Amino acid sequence: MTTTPPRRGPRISRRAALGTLGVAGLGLWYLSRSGDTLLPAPPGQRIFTSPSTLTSENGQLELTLRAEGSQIPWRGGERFALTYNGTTPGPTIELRPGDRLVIHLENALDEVTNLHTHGLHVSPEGNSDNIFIGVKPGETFTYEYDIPSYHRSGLFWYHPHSHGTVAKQVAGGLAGAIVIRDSLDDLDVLTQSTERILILSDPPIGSDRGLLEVSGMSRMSGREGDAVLVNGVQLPTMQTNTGSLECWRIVNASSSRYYRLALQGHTLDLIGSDGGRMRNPRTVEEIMLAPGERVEALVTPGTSGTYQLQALDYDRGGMGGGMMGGQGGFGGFGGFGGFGGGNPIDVATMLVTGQPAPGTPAIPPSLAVAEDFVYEEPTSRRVLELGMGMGGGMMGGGSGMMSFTIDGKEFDGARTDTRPEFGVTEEWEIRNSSSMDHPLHLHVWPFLLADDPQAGWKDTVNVPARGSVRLIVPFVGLAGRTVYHCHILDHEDLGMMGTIEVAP
Ligand SMILES: [Cu+2]
Repeated sequence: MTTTPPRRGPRISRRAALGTLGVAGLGLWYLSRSGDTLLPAPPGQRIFTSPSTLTSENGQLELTLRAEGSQIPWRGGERFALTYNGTTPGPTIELRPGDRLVIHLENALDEVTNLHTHGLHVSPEGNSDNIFIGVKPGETFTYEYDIPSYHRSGLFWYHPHSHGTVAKQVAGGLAGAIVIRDSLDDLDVLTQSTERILILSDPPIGSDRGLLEVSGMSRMSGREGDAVLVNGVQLPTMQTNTGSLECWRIVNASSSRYYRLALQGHTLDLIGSDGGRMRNPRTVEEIMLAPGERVEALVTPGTSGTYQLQALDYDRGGMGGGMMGGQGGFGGFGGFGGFGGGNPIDVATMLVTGQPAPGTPAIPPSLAVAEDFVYEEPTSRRVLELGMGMGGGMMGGGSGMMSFTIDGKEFDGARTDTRPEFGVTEEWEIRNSSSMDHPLHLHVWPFLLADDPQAGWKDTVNVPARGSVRLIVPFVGLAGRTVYHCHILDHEDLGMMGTIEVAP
C-alpha cells in the first residue's frame, strides 16, 4: 500500500471500488504485457497524448499556424474539424519570461480569423495581442509578442477572436495551449511528476463544415457539442503508477460548456490558477472550470485500478424563468436552456498499475514567491453589469435574438467603454442581472478575486446568474486598448463585450 501522507492520500470510496471493476473492460482496448507495459489495440487513438510542443530557444520562438478545415481521424473513420497545422488542438507553445514569440498566422479558412493569446500579459497594440485585427481568407499575418521579463509562469492558451465567429471557430477546433515556465517549474514536485496538458472541448461531430452553423437558440444559450474530448480524443486513458505524481494542466477550451471535474477516489492538489501559480497548494474534491479558465493540479494515484475523471452535473442557468416575467405569452419557453440534471460524463480514465513508487516528493506548503502576490489596495471602483434582454426582438418579431449586453450596451468596437488610469489599481464589481451564468474575461491585465486573493491571479471568472463578484485589477505594466467579455463565446459574438483603453 502507498504510504503517502493522509493530507493528500487517496480517498478510497465505494465509487472508486466500483471503478476498479472497469479494468476488465479495458481488455477491449489494451493488451497487458509484463506488468505495467501496455500495448494499444485498435483503435489506438484512445491512448492519452499531450499535444505536440514547440519550445523557445535563446529567447525566441517563431512558428507558423495554418488555420484550415480538415478531415481528422475519428473512431476509425474521419470527422470535419477546424485545425491549426492539421491538428486540434494545435501545438503547445512553450516560452520563458523575456522571450519573443513570432507567429505567422495563415488563414486557409473561408472567413476572417485572427489570434488571441488568452491570459498573456502582452501588449494589445500593433501586431501583438490585437484582437481588432482581421486576417482575411488566403492571407498571412505575422504576430509578434514580447513576453515581459516579469511575466508569471503558468498555463495560457491561444484561439481566434474575430467578433461574430469566435464561438464557431473555437468550437470547430481552433485552440492550443501556451505554457510559460520559470524557476517554479524546477521544484522537485514538478520535475518528478508526469506533466500532461488536457485541453477540454466539446465540438460538433460530423463529416461536413455545415455542422459549425447552429440555431439562434443554441447561440443564445451557448452551443454545447456532442461529445467531451481531451486533446481531441474521447475518453483517453492515462496510464500511471501507484504513488507516482501526476501534474495535470487543464484548459476549458469549450465555447460554452462548464466542467465541474472530480476524479473518482482521489482528491486534487491545486497549484495553479488561470494566470499563474498559487502561493499555497489547496486540496480539493472537485474543480470548477468555466469556459476560458485553466487550472494546474497535482494528482497522487492511489491503489491499482481505473478511476474516471468526470464532469459532474452543473446548472449554468437558462433563458427561462424570471427573466421572461411580464413578457406575456412566453410560458411555452419554460424549461428551455437549463443545463442541470445530467449524469456525470466520463472525460478521461486514469489507469493505475504497479507497486508504490518510493520517494515520491512531498507537495511543499508554499510554491510561488511572495512578491507575485504584491498589489496595491484599489483606489477607484467600477461596476459592470452583464445583461440579457429582449432588445433584439425575440418577442417582437425582430431578429428573433435576445440582446447580450454589458452596462446595457452591445459591443461596438469603435466606442471606448472603460478608461482606467495607467498605474492605478481598481476594484471591479461585476453584476449579473440575468438568469444565466456568464464567465467574464479581461484581456492583458490579470486580476485577483477580492474575496479570495490567495486563489491566485486570474483572467476569467464566473459571475453566477443574479450574482456578483468583486475583482482587484492593477492596471500596471502595459498600456493599450482591448476588450473584456463573456467567455460563453456565443454571448461574446452576440454583443456581451466592452472595450477598454489604458492610456500610457
Ligand atoms: Cu454569457
